Amino acid sequence: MKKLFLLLNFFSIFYFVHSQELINEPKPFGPVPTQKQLDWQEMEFYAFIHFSLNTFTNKEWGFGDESPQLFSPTDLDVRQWARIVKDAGMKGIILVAKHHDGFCLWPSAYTERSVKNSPWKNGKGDVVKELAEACKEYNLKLGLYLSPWDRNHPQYGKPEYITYFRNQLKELLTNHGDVFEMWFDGANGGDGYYGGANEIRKINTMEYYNWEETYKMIYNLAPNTLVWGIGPSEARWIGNEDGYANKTNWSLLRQKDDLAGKVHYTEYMSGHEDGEKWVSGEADVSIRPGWFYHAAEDDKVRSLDELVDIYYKSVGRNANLLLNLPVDKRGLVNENDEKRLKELVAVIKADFKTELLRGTKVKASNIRDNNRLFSAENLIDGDKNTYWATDDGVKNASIEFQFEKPTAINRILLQEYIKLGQRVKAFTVEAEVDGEWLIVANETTIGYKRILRINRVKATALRVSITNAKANIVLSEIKAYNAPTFVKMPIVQRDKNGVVTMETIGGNAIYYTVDGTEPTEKSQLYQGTFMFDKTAVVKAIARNTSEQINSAVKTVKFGLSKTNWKIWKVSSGDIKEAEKVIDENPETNWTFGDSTHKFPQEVFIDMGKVSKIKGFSYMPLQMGDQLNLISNYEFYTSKDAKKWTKQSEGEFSNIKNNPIEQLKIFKKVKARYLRFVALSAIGKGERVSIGELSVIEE
Ligand code: FUL
Ligand code: CA
Repeated sequence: MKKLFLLLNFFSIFYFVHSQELINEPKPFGPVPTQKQLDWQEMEFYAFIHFSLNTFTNKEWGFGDESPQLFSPTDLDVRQWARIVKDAGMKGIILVAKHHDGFCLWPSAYTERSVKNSPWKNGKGDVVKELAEACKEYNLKLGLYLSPWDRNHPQYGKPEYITYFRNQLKELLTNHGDVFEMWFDGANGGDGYYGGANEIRKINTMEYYNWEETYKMIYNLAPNTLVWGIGPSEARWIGNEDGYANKTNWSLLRQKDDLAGKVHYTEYMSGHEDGEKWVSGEADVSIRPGWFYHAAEDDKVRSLDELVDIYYKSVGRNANLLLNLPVDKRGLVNENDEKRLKELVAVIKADFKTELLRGTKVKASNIRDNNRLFSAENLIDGDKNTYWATDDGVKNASIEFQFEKPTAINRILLQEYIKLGQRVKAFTVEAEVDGEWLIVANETTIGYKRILRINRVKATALRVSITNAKANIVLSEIKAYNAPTFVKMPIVQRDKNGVVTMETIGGNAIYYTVDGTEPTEKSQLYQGTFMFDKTAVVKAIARNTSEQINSAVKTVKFGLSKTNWKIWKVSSGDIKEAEKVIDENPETNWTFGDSTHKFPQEVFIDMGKVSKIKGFSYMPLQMGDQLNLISNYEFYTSKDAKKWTKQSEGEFSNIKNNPIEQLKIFKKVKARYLRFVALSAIGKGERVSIGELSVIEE
């Protein structure tokens, strides 16, 4: 009996090998993804949740000395998070289980610094466990973020902390079912509480954590977990916290070079064409400026325009999108964020509503072995497992789709069959319009998914030409859509003298209000710049008049006009140049300090009259390689320029990775003079820049 079985087995293997040969499938080329990486890539879009002590202390990075007693959500409801994420069509949630301040959202057996010492549920709660259950209920995957840096732990920097860190990993990976992704953030080392030591501790990440060992431990415990970030990871950061990949985006990385510290992080935006390992990009971004909830950002939720752009520049550029929803003090995803997310999802749905290539007549310039198993029809069968392939060595080929009648198109989606590797280096798309072929796109990589936004054309045929590839071509899908026209919001600006300018693209009209009401096409029509130096909320829309489609509403809050503001004194540098920090234009900046003019460096402003203020904002430089970011500051006010009161001091947390406008709120005060002190710069910098300084009025 056993013999017969073996014999059968032998035959089936023989048959299998033989049939493979007959079919002559293309061989894999270069690094290929594991099944785990493939499954992960297909998730495409999932949520991040930042919610911790920082939510209650209004910080982005806790120092590590905050009391766990401050964690006191009033209506914490993880099912609300899961519902919102599910409704948005996202596939999972990555929860920050422990951020840099060391507070744990689960009752870890290895520390007192956790929910068990908080008033929430009288210390009996466990956010990680609750979320794991909610994810199951809503059929979402659960991922976890455990910060390697711990600004609270007394032993951080010593070997004992590594044992602690690994013990916590064990707790997280064994008690909550499958964890689809483990997130190890790169921010590590610096000042902190460290059990009361209050000092600066620096570590060498690679040596200190022995990631090889740590990863082995993870895979033993949780083979289905994909590890992101630091170490020999299976997915990489996209190199910015704005949620976008470069157009050219390889799912490959020279990870050996990376681990040796030879790769600049900006390279993550494109990956490496010659990378030796499959390490796809994941684009992380928050729906608000900050990662944690701050009431001051309730009206700063990213615009629909921006989010749509982010989607196309991440998922549409071969990267997964990890969108952060900061949970507020109640313990809920804030309604403003939920509303915006819904708007985004509605646009995505509408854009990809009707696929247009299915049913077209399709013809390829080359088909592998002339075998219909590899035919061009596989590109439009809606099945990601069937593909069109060319003969070995054919790295240049085209496919043509013939429409029955002229068809309007403005989106093209392409997918490589990445199981066999990422190959395409360059391609073009042409459309036949009124009997003439027009080039509508000239692009580089494809990868798992590439989506092109092109100007709408009415095509009788479409031609995709792969013009360069690493090996023969293997594509699984090509799709086309005609997305509704998306009208972008107008740009609204006011200069220092109170002159308001609005801009939109060709042919669109702009309508606006200045009384806070929602603008419509019946509101005031913008007809050119005008003076408006009052405090006001200006709301404006752009309107495509021929299609009668409006943009989202652009809301701009004009605070105290800076017309009468003056720079009164600077600690170094040219005082005239310093006017650029109050010219209402964040793109112009003042840079100061150098090796002879050391920190602290300061700037004094005279607002011209006494006003009631409750905070200030520092807008760092946004563009360029040298942002000269300030890391620690002090802020003083005065009524007479003699007696100064310190209103705020501290750090601009996470400003290096996320150089957004920094808002600092303090108790209401009357002031005429402002004094902003830069105490230190990011890195070892001696120079700092200010794009703009503003005050937040009462
Ligand atoms: C960063 C962290 O330092 C931020 O606080 C945040 O968690 C973000 C996702 O990663 O580098
Ligand atoms: Ca297919």
